Amino acid sequence: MTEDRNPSEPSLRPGDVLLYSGTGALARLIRIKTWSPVSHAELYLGDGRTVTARIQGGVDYYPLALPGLRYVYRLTHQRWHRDRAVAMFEAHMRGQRYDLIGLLLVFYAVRQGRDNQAAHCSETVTRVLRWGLVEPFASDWDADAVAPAQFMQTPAFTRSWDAAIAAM
Ligand SMILES: [Ca+2]
Repeated sequence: MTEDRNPSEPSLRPGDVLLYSGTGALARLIRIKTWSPVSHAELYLGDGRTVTARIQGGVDYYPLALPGLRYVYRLTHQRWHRDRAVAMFEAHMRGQRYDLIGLLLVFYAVRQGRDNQAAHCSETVTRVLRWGLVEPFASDWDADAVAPAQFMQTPAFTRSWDAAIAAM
């Protein structure tokens, strides 16, 4: 369990989905196209680490980044099995390249079935959640077609932290 170092920072648990509001050109495009304030998703693993796909670095573990963090979403009922998820991630996904085209295609909300050895951020989060026996969406919804903002819209998750409220 992570202690709060600063009251404006979130207290995080493994399995929390971190949603970021980026300011770069690509982030703005994603936010506009998905009608949402968020452009990037990461999954918290505990011990200050996340798993996601970043443009710089691809699909991997990363140190927790607080700048740009907009919301934290926590599992409402389901239990996430981290060790199982991490083992499956290591075996099947870690090291893939960042799938920029895949993220742009998300906007068309088609089920692509893009088993293309590349992944975007919310695809990575969805796959690692599922390997930990959590179903965030309909089970036949392809992870490639998940946009970051969809974690705000599923009853599987409940908002546990909001940067705008924490700053007040
Ligand atoms: Ca993919």
